Amino acid sequence: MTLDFYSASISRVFIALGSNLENPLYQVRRGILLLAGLEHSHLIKRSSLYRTAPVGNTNQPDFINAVVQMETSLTPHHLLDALLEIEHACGRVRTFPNAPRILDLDILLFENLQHSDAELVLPHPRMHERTFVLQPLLEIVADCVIPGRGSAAACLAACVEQPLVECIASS
Ligand code: PH2
Ligand code: MG
Ligand code: MG
Repeated sequence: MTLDFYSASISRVFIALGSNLENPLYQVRRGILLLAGLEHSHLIKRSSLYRTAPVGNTNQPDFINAVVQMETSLTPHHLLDALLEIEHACGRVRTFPNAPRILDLDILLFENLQHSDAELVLPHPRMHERTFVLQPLLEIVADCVIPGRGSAAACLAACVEQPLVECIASS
C-alpha cells in the first residue's frame, strides 16, 4: 500500500526523543528545537524531560526521554527521512542495535495508521511496553489510544517491569 496520499492532508503525529550520550539534556532540548523548525510541520505539544534507566542493553548510561506531538503534511516516509537527517546532523553514529546514542527520534504514532515495511513500522512496535515512552506520551495526551494495542494508560498499567522514569525538568 502506498502512503503517499498522506502528503495531501495534515496528520497528527507523536515522536519520541531519547539521548544518553554527550549531555543528553542538551541533546533532547536541541532535538525539540530542530523538530520545531521542521519543514511542512508544526510542533503542537512537548512533554517534560524524563531521566530513565536504560531498557534492553542495561550496561549503558541513563537516558533523557521526551515525547512531542506535531502536525505535519509530510508523508510517513518523508517524516522518517527528516528525523534521520536530524539525528545525523546532531552527530549520531549507528553502531549496533540499542547502542548508546546522542539522539534517537522515533515516530510513535502517525494518525491511526497501522503499517509495516522494511523501513517503518507504525505504531512503533515496542512503544506499548516502554514506560519511558508511555509516561511522557500520557502527559501530553491522557486519552491516547495505540492502534492495535488499546489505551496507552492501560498499556502503562500492564508494564510489569518499571525501571526508573523520573520527571526532571520542563522542556
Ligand atoms: N531506547 C532504546 C533502548 N532502550 N532505554 C531508555 N531508557 N530510553 C530509550 O530511549 C531507549 C532505551 C532503543 O531505542
Ligand atoms: Mg528508539
Ligand atoms: Mg530510532
